[in-house]
Amino acid sequence: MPEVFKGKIVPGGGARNPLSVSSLDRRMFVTGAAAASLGTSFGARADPPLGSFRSGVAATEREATRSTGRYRDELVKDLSQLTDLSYKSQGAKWWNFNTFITPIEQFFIRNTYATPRPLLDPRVDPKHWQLNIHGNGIERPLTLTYDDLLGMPSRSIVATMECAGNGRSLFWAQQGESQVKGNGWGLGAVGQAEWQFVPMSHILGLVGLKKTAKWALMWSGVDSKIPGQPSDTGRPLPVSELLQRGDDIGLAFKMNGLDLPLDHGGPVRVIVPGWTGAASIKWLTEIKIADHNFWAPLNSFDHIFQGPTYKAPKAEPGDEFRFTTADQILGPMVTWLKPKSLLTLPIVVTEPHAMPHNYPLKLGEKPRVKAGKRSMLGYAWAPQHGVARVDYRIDGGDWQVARVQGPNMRRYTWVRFHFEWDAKPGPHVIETRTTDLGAQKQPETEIAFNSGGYEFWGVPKFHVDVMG
Ligand SMILES: Nc1nc2c(c(=O)[nH]1)N[C@H]1C(S)=C(S)[C@@H](COP(=O)(O)O)O[C@H]1N2
Ligand SMILES: [Mo]
Repeated sequence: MPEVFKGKIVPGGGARNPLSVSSLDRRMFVTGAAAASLGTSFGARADPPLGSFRSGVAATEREATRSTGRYRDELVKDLSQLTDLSYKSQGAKWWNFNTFITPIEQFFIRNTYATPRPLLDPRVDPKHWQLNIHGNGIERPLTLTYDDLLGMPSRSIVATMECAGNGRSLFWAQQGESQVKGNGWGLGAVGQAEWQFVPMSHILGLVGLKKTAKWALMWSGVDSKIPGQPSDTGRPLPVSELLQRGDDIGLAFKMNGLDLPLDHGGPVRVIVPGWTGAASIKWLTEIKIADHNFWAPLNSFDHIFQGPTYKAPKAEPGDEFRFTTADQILGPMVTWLKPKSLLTLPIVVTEPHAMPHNYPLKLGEKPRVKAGKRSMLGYAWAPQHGVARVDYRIDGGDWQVARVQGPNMRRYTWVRFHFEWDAKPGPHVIETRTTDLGAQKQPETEIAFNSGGYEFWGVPKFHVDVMG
C-alpha cells in the first residue's frame, strides 16, 4: 500500500468514501488538488484556476488513510492523521486542530528510537512492568508494579505536551537561520491531553526524601537503537521542582481516559507539565534520587541551548554520567516553555529536508483561502503562567484582540481563540501573539540563535493567498 494515495476523489461519496464535499469544505484552506478535484471552493471549474496547481496530497491522502490507516514498523498507532517527518517523529497536522483535547490519533510522537513493544520487551508489558526507585537521596528504596501504581491515589491534569523543537521551522522561514539543525516540525510538535497520574508528592512520601537530595534521574533505559541493546534515554529533574510541584508532576498511566498508548510511553511515563516534552520520560523504569547531578544525552547535548548567548553548565565532582561525558555538556537544558500561538493554517516550508512527504503544500507554497468573511481559529498556550490575552494583526496593521474561547484553565494548558477576517483577494500575512499572566509576550524581534533550534517563541507569520 503506497503511503500517499494518488488516486482520484469522488465528491460526495457514501460510507465507503468518508471524504464528502462538505467535510472537505469545512477545511479553512484548500490546496490545489482539493480545489481542482471538487470544484467547490473556487466555483465551477474545469481547469485548475492557476498554473501552480499540482497533484497535491492533502485530500487524497485523507481519503486513502481513513480507510486503510498509515503505519510504520517502528511505531504502533495509526499515523494517518500525522505528518511523516521520519519514522521516529510524527508531527500533528495543526491546521486540522479544532478540539480542546487533542485526540490520540492527532497527537504528535517524538521518539529517539522505535517504540518498544511488549512482545519483544516485557519491560513495557503492564504484567511485567516495574519501577525501581533508589539512590542516596531517599530513605527507603522501592520497587513498584503496574498494579501497585494503579492502587495508589491518582489525579488528572489537562496539560499541553510540547517538544522544545516545535516551531523550529520558523528559525528557517522567518530568520533565515540555516545553521539550525533538526526536525521540521512546523507547529505540529504540540498537543493537549488529559493525563492521569500518581503524583510524585505521594511517591516521595513513600520513599522518604532526604534533605540532601538534589536531583531525580527519570530513566527509561528501554528504547534503544536495537531492541534490547543498552538504552541512553532518561533525563534528570531537580528535586526542587519536585518539591514545588509534587502534586502536578507524576507518573502517568492514562491519556485521554485510555491506557497510556505505547507510542506515548505506555504503560507508564513521567509527566512534567509546562516543561519541554523531553522531561516527560516515556517507558519509565527507574528513578534514582541522589545528592548529586546526573548527565545524560537529554540534558547535555540534546534538548539544550547551544549558541553564543548561552553558557554551558559545569559538572561537579561526584556527578553521575550516563551515555555522555563532561565535555559533551554543550548548553543549559530546556525547562519551562514559553508562550506561543498558532493559526490552523499550514505554514510555508522553506527547507527541502524539513518537508514531510505528506505535507499538503509544496516547498515554498502558500495555503489558499477563499475570499470573503472567514472565522480564523487558533491556539494559544503559556505553560508557565497561563494565557492572559491573544492578539493578531493582518499585513502589519494594528494589533487587535482575538476572542479567547473557554475553557481557559491557565497554567499548563492551551486555549482556542478566533477572530473574524474579511479576506480580500491577494497575498496576506497574519500574525498571532500570546501574552501570559506573567507578562511574557511573544516577541516580534528575532529569537536568539541556538543550533538545535529549540524554543522558537517569536510571533509566527502565517502567509496566505486569498483567491477571489
Ligand atoms: N524514553 C523516552 N522518553 C521520551 C523520549 C524518548 O525518545 N524516549 N522523547 C522525549 C521528547 S524529546 C518528547 S518531546 C516527548 C514526546 O512525547 P510524545 O511522543 O508522547 O508526544 O517525549 C519525551 N520522552
Ligand atoms: Mo522533544
